Amino acid sequence: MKLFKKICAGLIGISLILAGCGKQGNTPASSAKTGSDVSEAKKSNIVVGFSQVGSESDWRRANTASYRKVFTEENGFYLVYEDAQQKQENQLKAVRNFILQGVDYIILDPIVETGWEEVLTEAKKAGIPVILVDRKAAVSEDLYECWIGSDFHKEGVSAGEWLEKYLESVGKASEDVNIVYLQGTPGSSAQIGRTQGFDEVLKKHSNWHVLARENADFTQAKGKEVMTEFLKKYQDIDVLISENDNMSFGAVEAIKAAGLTCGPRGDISIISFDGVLPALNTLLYGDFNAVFECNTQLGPVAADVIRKLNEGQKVEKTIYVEETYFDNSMDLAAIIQERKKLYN
Ligand code: GYE
Repeated sequence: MKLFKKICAGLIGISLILAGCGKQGNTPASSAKTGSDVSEAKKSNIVVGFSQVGSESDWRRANTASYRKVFTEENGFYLVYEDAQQKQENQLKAVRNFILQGVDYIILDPIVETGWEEVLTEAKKAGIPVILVDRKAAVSEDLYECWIGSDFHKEGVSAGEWLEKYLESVGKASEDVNIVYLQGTPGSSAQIGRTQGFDEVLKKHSNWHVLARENADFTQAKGKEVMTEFLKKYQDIDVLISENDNMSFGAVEAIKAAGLTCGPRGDISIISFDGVLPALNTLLYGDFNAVFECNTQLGPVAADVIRKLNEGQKVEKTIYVEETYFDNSMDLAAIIQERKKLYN
């Protein structure tokens, strides 16, 4: 399959800049508190310990901001925030600290699905309710109150179906299609769901060939590194599937450094996940073909759940948040204006 090869140099320059500065605010690694800080805070607030995965991506930073915005003293909360810097051992430590400090609730975004049974049993024994967010933990249901997040599997299926329709629309449905695939952190729900979802569509198409599939840990630097290797090995890549926007930004850098182009008018089509603001700009300027949204705004949903639990109300065990997708057939400028409000 050969896609249109025209480039608009000006637009590419702008989108590179946008891709490169995909930052939506920095967050301190931790807001460690002592047990006495916590018992003082408990007199007038609901104390919430939040173990976040890290700050590896724009999605993550926007996600953290959504918690910080709502878990304020003004709203009756006291937040103890811990950034695990993408290490499960740090999350285990953080949760054990929350238990020692005697927080009222624990919010945990588990980096991978396995390895949580023991620490969550400890939280249960201490009588501290746990809310799982974003990624899932493979534990029995009595170890947490509820899980809030995205349907990653559906995101993967939708991405595959989008590619199906796109190939039909450009008259390439029955041609050979060479795909390379950047994966997120192995064993994380986002990786598992998106990979499995996409693969369901992939196996219906014997002319879709996955040349390579590798982990790039959801980061821009790794995305660039792994894509650079793919480009050295394979001369005829038609499509890149990349499990988050930051890896896609890195891949765009690699593609351009190799003298190639991407997006609907380029050599390589790019399908990305997350839909953070810089990704929508990259889509608008023509370097991505489609982006499957993953809702970052979990903070307010978690706050609502905790308020309900605190009043003795029941909550749903599984709470999916809404999400959509974006491509060039849409009024992206208007969508970007709307989305900007989310991040202010
Ligand atoms: O896609 C990625 C982040 O778990 C949904 O983690 C999240 C993923 C998101 O680092 O950008």
